[in-house]
Amino acid sequence: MGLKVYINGELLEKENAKISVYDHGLLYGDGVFEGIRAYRGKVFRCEAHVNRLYDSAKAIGLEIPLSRQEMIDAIYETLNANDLEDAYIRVVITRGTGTLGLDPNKCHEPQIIIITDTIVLYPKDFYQNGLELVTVPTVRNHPAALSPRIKSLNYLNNILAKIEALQSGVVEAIMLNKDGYVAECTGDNLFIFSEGKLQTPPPHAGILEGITRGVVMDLAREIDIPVEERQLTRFDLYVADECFLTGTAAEIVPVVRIDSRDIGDGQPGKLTRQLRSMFQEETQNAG
Ligand code: PXG
Repeated sequence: MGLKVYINGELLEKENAKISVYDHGLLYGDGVFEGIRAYRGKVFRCEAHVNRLYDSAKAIGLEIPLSRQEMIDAIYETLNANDLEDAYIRVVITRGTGTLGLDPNKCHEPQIIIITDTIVLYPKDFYQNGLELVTVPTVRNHPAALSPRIKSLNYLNNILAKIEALQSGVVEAIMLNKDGYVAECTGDNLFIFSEGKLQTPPPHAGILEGITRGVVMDLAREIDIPVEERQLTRFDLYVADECFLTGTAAEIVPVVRIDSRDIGDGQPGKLTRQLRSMFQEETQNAG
């Protein structure tokens, strides 16, 4: 039996899980999504992800035809149908099938898609030795044009930055905002540890308010590390003692080099390692 995909209440074989080429999710990137993890059969921070999904949908004027509880039930139903314990979950809501014009009012039925699959973990080397990053020319979307707080199906802004990073020979990019301050990476939030404080850009710097970011901020406070949301410049990154990324897929990844400069001593930091082990414990124990 193959993998089953949820579409609008039905569980279909992966090969038969199809969406119309007239769907505005495809034609215009008109829709929203979430990337979620399950650990030991429990969906990690399920409510937070579902709430963010509904906020994203609301921000683009898309009404999801399920209650939040029905959405949570559908996620578990899909997970259980595939007998997955540790999984990657992708929830996609598209505007639905419409005409070849932009008008979203001509799309009548939002499509609800839930894919649960095995997770492909990042190489161990990322975690053991840390990542090298570069800042890239593509600026993060202007919040007044398309707010980065909306997890929309239009990820071209991030993809362009990713291409620039890959062309520079590294796997992730640091994106700056319209004012030149640090925003985030293409699919992860960024933290530094500097002057005894954990620091990360605020939501109004034009970032996606990551769920992992929130968990990490809570964990740091638990061990009495002050946490500050503040505007960061590239200089702040260069002179930081430690740097790391957070995201659902990546969890916590140390960053050891930025724009050809070593961060701290060029090795994964001590606090980074401590937070990573606390985070792993959290994923094994909490929902
Ligand atoms: N910034 C952006 C732009 C993101 O897309 C994050 C930060 C981190 O947020 P969370 O809530 O995950 O801590 C994201 C999340 C993937 C993938 O397959 C990407 C994300 C999440 C899950 C999977 O690349 N991005």
